[in-house]
Amino acid sequence: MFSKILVANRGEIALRIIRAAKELGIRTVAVYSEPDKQSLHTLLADERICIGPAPASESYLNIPNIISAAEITKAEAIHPGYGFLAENPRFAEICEAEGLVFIGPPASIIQMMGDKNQARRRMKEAKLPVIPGSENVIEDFQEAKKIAQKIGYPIILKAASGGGGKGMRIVTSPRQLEEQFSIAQSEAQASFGNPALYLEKYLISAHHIEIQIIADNYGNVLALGERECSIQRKHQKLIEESPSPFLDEKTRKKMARAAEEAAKTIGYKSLGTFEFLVDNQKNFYFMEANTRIQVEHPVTEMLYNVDLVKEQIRLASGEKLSLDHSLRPRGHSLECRINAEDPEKFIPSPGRIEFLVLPGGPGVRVDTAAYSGWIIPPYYDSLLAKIITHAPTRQEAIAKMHTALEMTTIVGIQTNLPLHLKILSSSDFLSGRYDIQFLEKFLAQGKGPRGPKT
Ligand code: MV4
Repeated sequence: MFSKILVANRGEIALRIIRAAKELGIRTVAVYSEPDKQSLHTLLADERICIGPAPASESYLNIPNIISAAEITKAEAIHPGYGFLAENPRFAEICEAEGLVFIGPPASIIQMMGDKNQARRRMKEAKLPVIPGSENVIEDFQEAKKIAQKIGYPIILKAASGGGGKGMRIVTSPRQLEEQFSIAQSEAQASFGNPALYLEKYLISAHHIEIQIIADNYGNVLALGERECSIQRKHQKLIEESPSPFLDEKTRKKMARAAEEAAKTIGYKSLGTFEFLVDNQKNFYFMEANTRIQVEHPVTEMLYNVDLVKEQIRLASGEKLSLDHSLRPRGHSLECRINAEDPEKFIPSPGRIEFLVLPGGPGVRVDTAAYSGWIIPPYYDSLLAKIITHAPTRQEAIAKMHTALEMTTIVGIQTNLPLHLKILSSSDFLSGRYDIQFLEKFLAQGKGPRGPKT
């Protein structure tokens, strides 16, 4: 096992990793940007090194400074968290070259999964069902037109280097295609430095469901159930839960086995998430794979009573997977992402937290780096806290979440707490009948935090 690791991240996930490391008896090094001097991850690690000014490009994305910090402090491994450098294959490669263990999959796997078209092709070869679409990247709109003709409209254009919903274009007719194709190409070039596109049939009223995978360096792979992630806005997830109220036991098992087999086929290592779209006939299709620990991992931890971050560190140090297929989920778990943002305009609301009361009690978990008096810097993402509940049934987990949200007080900045309470009271959410279109429709109907429009 490592004796010291560097945490190349900030906020709640940096704190989450520091906790896991401390519990394993590992010393921790925090890296921080100038405005994060008083952030909890900086204060609670065993050592800290400033890696640059506020802009992420000069600090949390500054590879030479982070590598130097690891070398100066004699850290043996780097945990990248999520975001920032977590899915940068070059960073993983540099770590490997410098003799530092990158806590995540090998650079080659990150690279492959980062090319969404290549990932789609490889997963199809590994027997995962994929959405009907192009076999390769598409050279021009004539070719796109031919493929679209064959599979039928609507179709969706996706950037090969994209992911997470960025740079996607829905096209409903051949007439639209020529125009949308060149727009999508320029967008992909501007956002990802690569204009390459692929296309898929566009699935309407689908569910976004992901399978958690955990794999060691010796070919042992285990799926830890699913997370239902359909409640999202502009591709930012807002509420996640497990089990999915939409899946039946048979489909759940099929998805888990399929993800495990695909992970084995490609020699996956470390934690990973396979994202699927599931249509209303419960056909599931691979969309993309995330090669990092995810924001919503606590939902799985509560259900399976495991510590995924500790497991991830153990696996990176070369330990064999200690979990097996006898592991069973228990009850129901729900996560609400509390963002520091204007609840109506969805723009960030940084500033000083004047007063903070967080919820607690049995089955309530809060992952946050916030404290009374902390000044939220305006430079990074707006995720402030994750409230996670766990109870024997879905209904009880929701009731617990409702109470937890009501007992949360955050003064000084705006948050999306009121929106969460509205969603949790809606009949569609309570009945478990929601898909990826739900939140957009819910907000359009004026059911946002301020109630019906008058
Ligand atoms: C799709 C899709 C429907 N059909 N692909 C969004 C995130 C990224 N991982 C892929 N995403 C989607 N891909 C096909 N072929 C629907 C989504 C999608 C979505 C689309 C519009 C509005 C909200 C959405 C939420 C989740 C997924």
